[in-house]
Amino acid sequence: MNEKNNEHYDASDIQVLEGLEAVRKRPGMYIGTTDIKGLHHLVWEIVDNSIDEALAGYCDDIEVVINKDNSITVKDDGRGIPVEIHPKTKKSTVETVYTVLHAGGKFGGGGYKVSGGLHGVGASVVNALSKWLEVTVYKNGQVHFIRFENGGHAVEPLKVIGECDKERTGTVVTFKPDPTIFDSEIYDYEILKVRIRELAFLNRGLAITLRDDRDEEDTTGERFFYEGGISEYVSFINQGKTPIHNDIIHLNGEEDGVFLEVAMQYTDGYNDNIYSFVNNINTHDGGTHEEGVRRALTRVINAYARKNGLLKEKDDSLTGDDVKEGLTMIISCKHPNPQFEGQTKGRLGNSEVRKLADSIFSQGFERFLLENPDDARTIVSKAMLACRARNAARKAREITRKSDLATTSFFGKLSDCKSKDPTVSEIFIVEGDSAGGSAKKGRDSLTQAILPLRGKILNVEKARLDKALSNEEIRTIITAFGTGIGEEFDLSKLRYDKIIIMTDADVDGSHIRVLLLTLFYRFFKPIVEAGHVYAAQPPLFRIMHGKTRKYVLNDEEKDAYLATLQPNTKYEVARMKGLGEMDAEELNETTMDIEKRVLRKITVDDCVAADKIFEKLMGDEVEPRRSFIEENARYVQNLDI
Ligand code: 1YM
Repeated sequence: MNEKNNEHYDASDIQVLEGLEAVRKRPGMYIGTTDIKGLHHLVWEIVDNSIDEALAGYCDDIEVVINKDNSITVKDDGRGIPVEIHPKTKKSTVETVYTVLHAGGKFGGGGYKVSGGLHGVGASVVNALSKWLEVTVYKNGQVHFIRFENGGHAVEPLKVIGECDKERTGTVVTFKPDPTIFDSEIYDYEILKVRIRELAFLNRGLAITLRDDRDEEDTTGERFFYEGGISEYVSFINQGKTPIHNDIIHLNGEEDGVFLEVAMQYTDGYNDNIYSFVNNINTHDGGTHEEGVRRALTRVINAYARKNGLLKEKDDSLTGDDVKEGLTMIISCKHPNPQFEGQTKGRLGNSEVRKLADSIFSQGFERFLLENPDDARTIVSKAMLACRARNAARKAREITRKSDLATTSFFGKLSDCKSKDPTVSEIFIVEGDSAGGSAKKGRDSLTQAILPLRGKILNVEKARLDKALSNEEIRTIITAFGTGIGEEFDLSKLRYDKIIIMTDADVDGSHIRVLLLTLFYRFFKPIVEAGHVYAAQPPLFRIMHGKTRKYVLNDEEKDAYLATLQPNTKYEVARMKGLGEMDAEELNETTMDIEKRVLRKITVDDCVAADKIFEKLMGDEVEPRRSFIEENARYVQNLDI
């Protein structure tokens, strides 16, 4: 204990110090962990107090600084923590807030706290876990100051250290985490930045600046300020995505002191990004606010679709999964008395919120749909498309499960490799029977399997994936891979290390490739992500001169090669007619031989590009289909550069 403190010592002090000592003995109970997460948690406890002041309407500017010594300064322009003597503790309220552990909201202003916990609750915990901590309060034209050392002992009572402008109010807190408690003392700029940006999105109109004084070049810091609040959060998340309607839907409401605000926008993607918050805390596991909104979203879209004849009587209703495809949504709830549930307390449990969220959301969303009929149709169509794709996928799963059993026809088509070791095996998916024949002759039968496609895969333009997948060729592919699809998908069962699409470098070839990539993207994405899918690159030209035979992939390579020949060399350039025209030897030499071939790894981006073309093909509109050849020609270029 600090001897200097003896002057203002009594029984209640002992209680206080015991309290702070308890925090130091079991920090995990108060801040979760003492790793890097706990270290950053201290910042949030202090920032929360500033955010509360902002929510109360008294503060609109917060500054967070990482100082050179890895201490942290948090500054706000709120009212300043009260400085007068607290009737219970007989100490200044500032000292009381920073030394008394309080579990309830009886303390201080009495009102409820809307951010992290109850007003000021975390302050004493941060103090207990700090080597030193200083508070400066600007209030009533005076500058008040107090310093604590060694886990929360006040060096001396709060005192006035100067004067300031009468108008100036605010609180500045600087603390240095105790290195004997935390695993690390180094603050991570990115961790602070991500959360500060999020807090700025969640609290519209509040400016939060982050500056790193350890970095000589960072003199101004980054300022996070969003007039549009969570709407801007949605556009931030949708950067780089393609929204299918312009306006971000933003709605809010209040009932019995509970506020709900939602911002949302659909993109043409397949994943959803739905994030929910209660009092600025991310509810990872959702809870009643999220359930209410999701339920209302599904119901309102179905009602709109039925009322406007988009869904017919015989059609099944759209499900929650259908209506969330491509959806980016932020749900922000402010609750005076939130009950957090679950292992990680990431779920809102207050049951009354479900109905309230449902009613606020459905009113606002219904109104949006009525006022924006074009967007409404776009959104409903997207959900209906998702619904069809999901049904198709389910049917396809049933079909492929059956075809696992009926393997006889499957092995008829596939010329499998001898090796059963997936790390050395490859499968070539080859366009056409004649190329398939050459490939079969030219392959290394130990490690290379050949699956010829007869082009039937092309006849699926008007049907969605269910037709495509009841197609025998595609079923064969699925069975050959061995991974299964959908819920049963298991990457570890993949029978080949490389899946090589071998198609001609022409429009038909790339049409097949587009369909294959789409299939892979929709049903075998992890295979693509793990880098198992390749496109073979058959040469476009053969150049003969003297006894030399040279194959090149494209015009540029051809020109470049010809430029290297001696002047007056006699040469002959032949355009390769396609895989089917090559004999086995030629095919092996140019496209299959591990030493000589050129493979291009297919990425998820390639698949997404293919998927876009596919969607156009599948759609009912004539114009996109007509422009397919044109689009596709461009795509061939893109793929083959
Ligand atoms: C950098 C950290 O703590 N700001 C802050 C804290 C308080 C107030 C204003 C405040 C609250 C109230 C009245 C009230 C706190 N006050 C208390 C307590 N920034 C930072 N800014 N006046 C000022 O809640 O009524 C705890 S925190 F309890 F003393 F009121």
